[in-house]
Amino acid sequence: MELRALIFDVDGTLAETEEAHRVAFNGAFADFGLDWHWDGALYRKLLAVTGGRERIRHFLAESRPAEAAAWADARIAEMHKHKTGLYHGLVSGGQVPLRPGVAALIAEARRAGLRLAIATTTSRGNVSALLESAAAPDAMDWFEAVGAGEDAPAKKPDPEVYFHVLGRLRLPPAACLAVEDSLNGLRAACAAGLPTVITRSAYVECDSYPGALAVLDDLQGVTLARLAEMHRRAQAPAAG
Ligand code: XBP
Ligand code: MG
Repeated sequence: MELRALIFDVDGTLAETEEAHRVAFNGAFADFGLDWHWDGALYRKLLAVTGGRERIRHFLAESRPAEAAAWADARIAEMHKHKTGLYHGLVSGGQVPLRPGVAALIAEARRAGLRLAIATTTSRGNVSALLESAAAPDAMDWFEAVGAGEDAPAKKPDPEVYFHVLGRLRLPPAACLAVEDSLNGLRAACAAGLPTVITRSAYVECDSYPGALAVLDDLQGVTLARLAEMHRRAQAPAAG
């Protein structure tokens, strides 16, 4: 089946956003009068849990078990909303660029008439804040379908967000290619039946990505022709 659409993850794939997320989480903790601090090593581990609210809940259960029960979901949501505001400030200030090769690949795909979509765990507002600053003011319009945290309450590795995007595109998974950076993202995409390419990212430490078509350091120099060839081989592995 011919390649018709590229579906991009956002955090770690389009841009190295996780450091900005980490700084924003710590800012929110401080603004809420908490002595919590997520350093880089801890955050790397916490990234095993996707979704900011879910990550805070997980941190409480693991590191502050005596306090966990007193934290209502609404209070976590309020703190996470504050974190989102701080994150917007960081990405809107232009501190987080697109990763190497991303802009060129998206531009080539648009010229070629390939359909583009996004499947992310973070919120739609976070995606637009990033793209408007790092790509172009109208960059959200380049993506025919944007599946975000609001659209899929079951976060990756659950495939819900990918099923949502495939439904919006009205395409079978075999006509698409997903680009991901994390194991949770890969699992989500594979569970939706999507051929998936990995671009390794700064915060994800992983030795193997089972089921990935390819594991790349980044998208620098990766052309549409190369992705289409990977996709073609995934369709007919026996033919080589
Ligand atoms: C991204 C996430 C998100 C971000 C923070 O995972 O897990 O939770 O870390 O964003 P993926 P929010 O790249 O696999 O989609 O705080 O808005 O959840
Ligand atoms: Mg990611």
